[in-house]
Amino acid sequence: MQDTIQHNLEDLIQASGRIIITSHFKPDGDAMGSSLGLYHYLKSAGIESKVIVPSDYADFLHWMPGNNKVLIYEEDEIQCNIEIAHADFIFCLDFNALHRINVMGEHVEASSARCILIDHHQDPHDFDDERFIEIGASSTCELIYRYITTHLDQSYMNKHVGECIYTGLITDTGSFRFASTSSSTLRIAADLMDLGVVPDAIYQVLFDQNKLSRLQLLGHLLSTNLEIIEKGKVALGYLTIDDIERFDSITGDTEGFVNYGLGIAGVKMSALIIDRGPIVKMSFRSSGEFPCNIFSAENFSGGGHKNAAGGISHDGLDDTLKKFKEVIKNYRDYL
Ligand SMILES: [Mn+2]
Repeated sequence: MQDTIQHNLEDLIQASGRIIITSHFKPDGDAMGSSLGLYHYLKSAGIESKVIVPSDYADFLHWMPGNNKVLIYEEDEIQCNIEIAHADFIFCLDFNALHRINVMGEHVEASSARCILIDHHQDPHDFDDERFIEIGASSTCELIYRYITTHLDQSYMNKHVGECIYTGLITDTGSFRFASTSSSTLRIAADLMDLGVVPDAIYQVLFDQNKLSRLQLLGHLLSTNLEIIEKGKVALGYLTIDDIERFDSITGDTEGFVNYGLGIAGVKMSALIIDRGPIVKMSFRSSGEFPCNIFSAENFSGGGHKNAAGGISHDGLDDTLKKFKEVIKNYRDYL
């Protein structure tokens, strides 16, 4: 744990109206959950803040309380830049390098605000003024909960805060099944239930909201575009631009697809490679010792955690698939 937090609730009360909360490009459940969780906590304590995220995010997160107050940087750059320039505090959640928020990062860097980094990813860059970091923690939402209980005043927690934080806990842990789930994660989940969070209701609004076309895209991936290589230990799936268009895929539709490979008996590492036009985007998941983050950093300009990482390639889909099949051989010791 790296904890260099110096401010307290009184400082945040003084800064009310000049507090920005931001998270990474294409924010996921943990990014939106931690951002809106903190937003609702501050609101409950009488403190005004604004959530600004670099880009839009998946529809299945739009039910979250406070969703209609979120500013999307790409859609309102001028207004967002004014907010950032006048901020006293900028909370950077669920990312640890300014390039993860694209051009918005330049404005955050130029701002005189105190930058508070709360995150669980490896290799944090040094752009913050204060940090609350635990690499390998289940989620940023878990850290937001611990930041509030350690440094602020727990009594301002309420059901809205709980619902947002619970969302990050379950989306980042695959509903409490990944190795990053700790006893602390489960204790926090229990505390959130005591605040009024109803787990099956949250599960339903998050995961039982598929469009038929999304499940058909998944069906297509599993039936046609999935290969098992390396003696049954690696699942390699891909989606072409044509697949994405044919099934009307939109932001967030492919989230979680990579996990299906890991569900196959004997598979230790699963990869999903998606052609997104000029860039090929890759997701890696593993169980056990396979270091997805190292594999990705060494071959596909990416990073992340040991059991979950992302990467990119500019070589086109076919060559990227070929390269994957070649380089995976160098990691057989981990399989
Ligand atoms: Mn996260």
